[in-house]
Amino acid sequence: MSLDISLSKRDEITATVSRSVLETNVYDIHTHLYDPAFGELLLWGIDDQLVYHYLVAEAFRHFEINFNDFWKLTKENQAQMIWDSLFIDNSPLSEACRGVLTVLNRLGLDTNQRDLPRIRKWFKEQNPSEYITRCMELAKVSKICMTNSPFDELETSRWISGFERDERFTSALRIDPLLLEWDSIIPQLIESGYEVQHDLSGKTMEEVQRFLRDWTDQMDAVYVMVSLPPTFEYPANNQCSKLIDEAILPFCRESGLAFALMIGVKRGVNPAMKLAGDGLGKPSLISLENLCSNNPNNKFLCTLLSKESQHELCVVARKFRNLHVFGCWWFTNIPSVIEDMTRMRLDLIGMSFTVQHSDARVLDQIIYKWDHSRDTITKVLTEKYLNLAATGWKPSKREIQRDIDGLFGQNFNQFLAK
Ligand code: FIX
Ligand code: ZN
Repeated sequence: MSLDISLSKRDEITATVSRSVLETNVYDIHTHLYDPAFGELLLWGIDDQLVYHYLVAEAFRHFEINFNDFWKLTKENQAQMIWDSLFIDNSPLSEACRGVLTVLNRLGLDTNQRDLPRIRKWFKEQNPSEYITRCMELAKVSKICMTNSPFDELETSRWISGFERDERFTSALRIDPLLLEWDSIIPQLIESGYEVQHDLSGKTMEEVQRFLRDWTDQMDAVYVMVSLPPTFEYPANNQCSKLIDEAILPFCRESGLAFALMIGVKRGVNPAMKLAGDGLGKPSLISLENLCSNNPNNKFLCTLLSKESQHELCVVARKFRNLHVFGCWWFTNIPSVIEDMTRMRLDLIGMSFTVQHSDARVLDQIIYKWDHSRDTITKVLTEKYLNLAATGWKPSKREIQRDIDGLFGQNFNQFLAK
């Protein structure tokens, strides 16, 4: 392939792609971060980075402490144990460990000192509001989409009392309990004035739509989202499927909002590990095909947790233009898998997807998640544009920039605007 391109053209393409990937601002379309008005719900700093559930899961493999005893410790003590075990007693080679070090390094701290008290001191000196801007600038993230639950009282009280929105933060309406724990959320819906019934009879479906409308308005949500187990079936003779058909999808059609499905999570495989105890499974994508084909006037966003499902997802996306594929979710957000998935997506669905989201739970993580992803995306895109050049088709700088803008948020915006 490379024999057909002059060395100078090769260098030019390589430099253009890497500059463009490194410098283009992204819209981070799925995170667990909050508008600064939510105060302490927006996590940041070294201790929150160290107690991230990705690291907790890795550290428990070394610890002998009983799970409950670990949870009783203060955040600082948990962080210290994780630091000692994953960074000092072993080399921090895993993706999540390297992430912490990338963050520190990009913030200008000397990682080689291995000095946690000093790192803590540095974070204590930061001004939170300037720090948010600094992280977003370092990560080149221009917009962050939050995950907002109308079932989480910590959040709802703030939405209801009202606040001035930070324009950099958009909202996605997260509805897992509505579809997966209907019986347990009924009291909350009734108490909030919605006339719903356990057996979904009467005005229930209209009322669920009213609930979705009220919260979409309250949050100014840009899409509706749910995470689903690998056993998810659609259509099916169950509450979840009925709610999707008679409340969620009609509401999404009426409001023009996309419905995002994050499929494949097995919650609580080891419940004693809390957030770190979730696992994954391989779903059947027949349900996704059915959703897309039975509901052509709905828009669906989808990301899947199992590496093995990614090829099938691309093929489904080739059949349904009302489906937009996004991101490398959670266990797939590691360089080797991002590389495979990005290459496969480019091969099968061209430029019509969103290449990544961070899923950051701690603000600082946007720095490493995007740095690391940009490295891999540069590698794959460079290979692809060089392949293209070898055919005689010379991609211009403007075309490359257009494509990268698309992968980093424009394709998503266009899909939502359709
Ligand atoms: O369901 C989700 O949105 C997941 O991303 C989270 O539940 C998960 O805990 C996570 O943080 C993955 O990155
Ligand atoms: Zn998430």
